[in-house]
Amino acid sequence: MRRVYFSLGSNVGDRAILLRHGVVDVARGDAHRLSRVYETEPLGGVIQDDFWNLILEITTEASTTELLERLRGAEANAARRREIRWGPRTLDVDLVVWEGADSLDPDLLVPHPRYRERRFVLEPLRELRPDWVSEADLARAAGHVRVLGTLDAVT
Ligand code: PH2
Ligand code: MG
Ligand code: MG
Repeated sequence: MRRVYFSLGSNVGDRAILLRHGVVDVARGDAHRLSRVYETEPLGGVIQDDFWNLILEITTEASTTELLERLRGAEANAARRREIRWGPRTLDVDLVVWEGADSLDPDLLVPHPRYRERRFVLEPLRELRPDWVSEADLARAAGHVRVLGTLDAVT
């Protein structure tokens, strides 16, 4: 069993529902934990609406291939439910950290090469793994974030 950490983000459509579906699609039957949901400043230079981001931890026997299928399946399902045909993503799922297994495959770098620069990843990750993220890490990271609450409660 390994613990695997995904970053989920949405800035188009009903972000609460999209994130809830995304969690179900990625976790499947595996035991999991969730950070709270954060409203986050978009990073990357494109002018767009704020994201909602969270971190999903799953404890799983699934292979890398299966996890990638879940991730892509979750994004595909979200695209089918999108309200706008263009623009930013309804749901983005990124594999951030895979405990005990790094991947140097250029198509799947794990840990994610930029996650330590992004407050929208580090702040929720710290809730689940305070041993991995220090105050100094948070201070160095980019982008404003604000806690909204648990995924069950946000609307
Ligand atoms: N995802 C991006 C680019 N920028 N900014 C925030 N706040 N949250 C995201 O999930 C995000 C982003 C590309 O995947
Ligand atoms: Mg992303
Ligand atoms: Mg992505």
